[in-house]
Amino acid sequence: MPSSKTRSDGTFPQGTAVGHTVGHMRVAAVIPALNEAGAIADVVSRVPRDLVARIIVVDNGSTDATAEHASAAGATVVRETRRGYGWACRAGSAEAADCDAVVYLDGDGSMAPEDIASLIQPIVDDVADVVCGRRPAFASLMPWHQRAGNRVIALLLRMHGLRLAELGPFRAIRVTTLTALDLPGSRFSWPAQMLARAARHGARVTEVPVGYAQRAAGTSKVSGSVRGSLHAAWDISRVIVAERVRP
Ligand SMILES: Nc1nc2c(ncn2[C@@H]2O[C@H](COP(=O)(O)OP(=O)(O)OP(=O)(O)O)[C@@H](O)[C@H]2O)c(=O)[nH]1
Ligand SMILES: [Mg+2]
Repeated sequence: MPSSKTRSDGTFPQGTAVGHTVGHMRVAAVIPALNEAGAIADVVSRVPRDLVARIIVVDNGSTDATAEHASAAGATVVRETRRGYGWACRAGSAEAADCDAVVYLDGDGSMAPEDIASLIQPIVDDVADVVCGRRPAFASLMPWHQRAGNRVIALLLRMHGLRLAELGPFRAIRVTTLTALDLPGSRFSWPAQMLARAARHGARVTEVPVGYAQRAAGTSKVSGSVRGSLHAAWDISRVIVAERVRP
């Protein structure tokens, strides 16, 4: 029987697939962070340590004390010189190669690290390989352009047979699946490319509800402005289409 109990050493008793024995799951939390000194310590310290063996904050050349605060709160800090959310995710994922599953969450305090439990559960139970956090019925907290962009991207992902409510930034993936996808670095398109390739590889993709709040501190780098949203949505849409026509 699948179990949701965790162990004190940060491993998760893995769900039993038919004909397989029960193993142990090490989970890493990867947090891309660019100038998030006002929020990062709280995010890191709220990550449930009984579920998560490694907390990896990827700093992309912050000019504030993000790295110092993350490290003081107990995270491993990785530095990536190529600027962009996707490059940061890629660097954090490489650092998490010794784990069995990776959860990505933002460093701005807009996500509840406590939700990692429900995000990882379908992987532990071996009913999914990729799990997307679905924010509450389209978070009225998001500006209209962010909501619109997200909706368009969700519709485009149908090209890959995926029916998701949105492309949220809170996600979990099995490391064997992630390795098979061989994702390149990018500015914004990492999550969409992950989903498109996962669908193509026949990975099991599911959604679970997660909470959402306004960023706790600092300034938006992506969808806080119409320009940022448009840029991200364009980049992401191009990649979704390119993945569809790729031989
Ligand atoms: N390492 C790294 N992290 C980034 C980069 N751009 C954004 N981030 C981080 O990625 C996460 C998402 O960026 P946000 O600025 O919160 O974007 P958003 O969620 O669309 O905007 P908000 O509404 O302000 O929350 C945050 O943790 C950022 O610090 C980057 O170039 N490098
Ligand atoms: Mg944010």
